[in-house]
Amino acid sequence: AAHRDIRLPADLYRPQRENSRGIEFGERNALDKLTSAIATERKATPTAVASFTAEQTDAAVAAARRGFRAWNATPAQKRADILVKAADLLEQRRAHFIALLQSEGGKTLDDALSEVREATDFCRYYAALGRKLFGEDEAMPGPTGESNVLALRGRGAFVAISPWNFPLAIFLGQVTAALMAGNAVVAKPAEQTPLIAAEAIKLLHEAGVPASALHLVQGDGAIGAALVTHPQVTGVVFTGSTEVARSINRTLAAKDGPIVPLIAETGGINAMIVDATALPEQVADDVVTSAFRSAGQRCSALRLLFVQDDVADRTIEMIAGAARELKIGDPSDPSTHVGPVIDAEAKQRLDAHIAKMKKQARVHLAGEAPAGNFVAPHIFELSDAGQLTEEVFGPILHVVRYRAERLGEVLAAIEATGFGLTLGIHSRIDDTVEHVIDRLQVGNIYVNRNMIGAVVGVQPFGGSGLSGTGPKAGGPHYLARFATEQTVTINTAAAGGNAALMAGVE
Ligand code: UN1
Repeated sequence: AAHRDIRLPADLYRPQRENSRGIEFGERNALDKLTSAIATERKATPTAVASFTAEQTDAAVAAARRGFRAWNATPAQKRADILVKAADLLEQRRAHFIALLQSEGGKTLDDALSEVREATDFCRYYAALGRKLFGEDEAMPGPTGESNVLALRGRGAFVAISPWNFPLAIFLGQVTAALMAGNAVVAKPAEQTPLIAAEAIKLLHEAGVPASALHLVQGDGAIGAALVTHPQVTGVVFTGSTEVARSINRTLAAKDGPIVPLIAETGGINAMIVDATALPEQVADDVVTSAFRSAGQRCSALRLLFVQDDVADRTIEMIAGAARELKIGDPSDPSTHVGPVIDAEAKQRLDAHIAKMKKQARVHLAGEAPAGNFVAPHIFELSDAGQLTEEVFGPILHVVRYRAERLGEVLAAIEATGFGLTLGIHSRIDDTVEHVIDRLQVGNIYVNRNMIGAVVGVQPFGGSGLSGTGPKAGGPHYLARFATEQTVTINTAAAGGNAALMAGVE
């Protein structure tokens, strides 16, 4: 098929993360220097943040509503300049943010470094895209004697509710998109990661976002619910569980006042299909990365691996072997591969799932984790994919064997999950790959590689069905959803027509 190239010009945007594989071999030297800077920053970690009251939450929305007009009237090029400045500041302070991502988010060096890059990419990409979309109004072709112009503008006060698993990148991605579109923002980060959010907001203010246009509200789900209920809110962007997205939708639907759009990016029961033509070493490497990197705490992570039966024993053995080599422990140790899960509650949930699976499934890998909120990588073989009924947000992989002539059943099982976020396929048969791509409604499909770490502006990220509303974060259609559209039609021909008003448009 022909492909339309919608890349932004390289002088406007080029991702810092040219690939998704974390630290490059050649970067190791530079990282030694970075590691000592991170250690210094770790000692300076700021102290805890208090939760907001209902009054403070209300006041934040009201203030955003008041701040909206001036920010929306700020030229788009200026707004974009501020986001670029924010990206520069992020780069300058990456040791500080990496230290916070490790101490508060439990991130390994690899993950923390990738995340700072991703956050920087979001700032630069939305700035570049915003210059195009919001910088100039669009002249629409029309009959002579009238002029038609389409403009994108901010919606008002936008609420951004973000998850703990990407406390910097997703947090800043949502906020900068909403700001670039001309909205004032009330940001509600996950209660597990308040410090990173506070530091990120401080950075945006320093970069030049006026205090009146950007407000931080800290607290748990009840605070998030209060925000969404507020009558002055005109848009909501949310990343988190499908269940919470549904409840936001219900709240918005029941509310009087303006109709409020929800942009939601939720979970997945993400699958990978490995057939007999796949390269085993590559499969092992990609499966371990996809299922266990970030302790499996990515919505993109691999949960359900379908392996063709002819190669299943050998493939599973290689994956388990590679997973056994992973070092679990202190995320601030640069040699650690798998850090802790986010908190004791998460560990409890995962331990309960592991206990259940040990009764129902064949165990291929069940490692020991150190004391604390650690969960060792596990591999369970199911006799039926339907045994996995929910997204399990941790380093637990479920494997199912299939016979080549039954690929149709595999695709049906993937479809039956109702999710549609990421999918991996390892095969050297083009027809198989094409068939899978055509057949499944999945947001991000990865062929013969791992299935995490979507690069901003290159691999727009997000799914459909139970996985969210779209449009994709880091993609060309994202910003428009944060905006309202205004069409202005002016009679330029008749006496009394406003030809002068339209100078420069026709
Ligand atoms: C999430 O985990 O909530 O591609 C989404 C990736 C990331 C996933 C972010 N962009 O791995």
